[in-house]
Amino acid sequence: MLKIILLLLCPFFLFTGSVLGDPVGSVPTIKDQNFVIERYVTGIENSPTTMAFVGNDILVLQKHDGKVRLIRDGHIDKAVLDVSVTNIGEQGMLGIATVDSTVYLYFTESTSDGGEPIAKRVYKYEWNGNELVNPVLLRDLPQTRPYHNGGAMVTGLDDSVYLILGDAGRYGKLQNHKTGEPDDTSVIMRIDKEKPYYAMGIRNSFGLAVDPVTGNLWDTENGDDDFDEINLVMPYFNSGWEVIMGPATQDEFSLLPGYEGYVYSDPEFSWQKPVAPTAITFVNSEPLAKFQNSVFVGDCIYGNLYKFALNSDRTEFVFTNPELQDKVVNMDESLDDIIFGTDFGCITDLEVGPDELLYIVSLSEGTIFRMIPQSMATTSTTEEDGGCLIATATFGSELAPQVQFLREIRDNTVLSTVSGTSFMTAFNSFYYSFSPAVADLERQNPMFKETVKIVISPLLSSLSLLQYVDIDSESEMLVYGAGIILLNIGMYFVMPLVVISKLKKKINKK
Ligand SMILES: [Ca+2]
Ligand SMILES: [Ca+2]
Ligand SMILES: [Ca+2]
Ligand SMILES: [Ca+2]
Repeated sequence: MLKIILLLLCPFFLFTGSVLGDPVGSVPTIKDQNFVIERYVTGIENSPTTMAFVGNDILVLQKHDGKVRLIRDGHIDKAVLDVSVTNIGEQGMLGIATVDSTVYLYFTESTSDGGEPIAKRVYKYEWNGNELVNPVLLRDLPQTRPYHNGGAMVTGLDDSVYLILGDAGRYGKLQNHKTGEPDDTSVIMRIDKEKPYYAMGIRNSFGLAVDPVTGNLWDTENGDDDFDEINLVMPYFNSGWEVIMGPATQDEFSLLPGYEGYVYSDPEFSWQKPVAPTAITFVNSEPLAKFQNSVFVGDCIYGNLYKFALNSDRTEFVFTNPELQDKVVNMDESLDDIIFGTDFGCITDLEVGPDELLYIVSLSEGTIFRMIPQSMATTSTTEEDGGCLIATATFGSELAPQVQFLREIRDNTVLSTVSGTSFMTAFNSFYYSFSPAVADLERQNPMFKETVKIVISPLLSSLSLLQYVDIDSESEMLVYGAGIILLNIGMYFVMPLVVISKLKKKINKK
């Protein structure tokens, strides 16, 4: 009898398959089979730009509303700071760096969110474990424009904090013109020291990194119509803008007036066709040991994560592809050799966490991804209590019979077959996108909890059908699994629709 019900429901299942598919968007892929990408936190609002760790917590900046959002235990928490920012174009909440519990922030300050800009400002705050307090204004940089405000910050091995700034539409000596006084544009500056600038001649940038082995500074730079760059930035570096972008030709180099004391050098890598490179990071941790001589770079246009191999003294990249020996991926050349991952959306930050894993912020996805070893991904779906967060909150305890029942179904019936396991893996990524929020709300609101209890009771009854059938083959698991899903679609979506349409008919007849 049950099989007949399941078969009757099957065409409906096929019909709704496309509607139900992939509710949280696609998960990025990487080329290394030993690692997988997980959606660590989703639903970050107002365009997340950069992030930093303070202890085990993440502080992530929301570009448009000037908020600093706390991410704790993998969940979105409250805003721990809310300032007013102008947010047109490349303005907003842009840069963060930490030295222990001191947090440095860079943003385009305004009198109200979305209002007229006052200045580009750097503040120092203290993190008290709960909020950002005791602001001190460190830098007041007047040249605010919708574009080329830079924003990446990084902390050096000596705890110096570096900030990179774009040209903000200025054309002076810092942009390699013969005239025009220095005005804090197109430079890398140290927050804790007055001038000299660390570097100059930079068009615009969203990426700074410090090599944990050498202490050397590296940046990414955005070209105009061509030649985005990655640079090794030694002290007194002149990147060449706005005479040179990408490797210099003889003619360009002869036209460079230069800036006293600063030395031009070519980028270590250039994309002739723009990709808008953003974050750059080195990884120096046990789980990522195989990448200890690599540099990761994200982009904003294609959603790519790139990986470059360092030479032995970590001052250049090495390439196996002859086309890249010139340190340029030219217009007609393939990105394949440097692409490590795809489909990240607009990457805005890369960071290695206290858990020694790589975190990837995507502005367009409102998501922080995490790259985890494959072994960790397998254990997290079977050993952790996947599938029981809502039930635990509803019935008060993990030991409640309803929760135990769900866990038994999952482990003994569903996970005992391959298709069941892959179903749970897919289900978990969907489930964890909303279940922590539902569980939190249940704990705060008893009325909501009672409502959830009533709503999921039919689900539990339908699952209990699985107890009365013997599932010992893959095909049976698929049939019963599909049946249970359909039964629930019927109960939660079709029944209310039928009731509503009948009510409508009744009303229309009157
Ligand atoms: Ca960062
Ligand atoms: Ca605000
Ligand atoms: Ca350059
Ligand atoms: Ca080339």
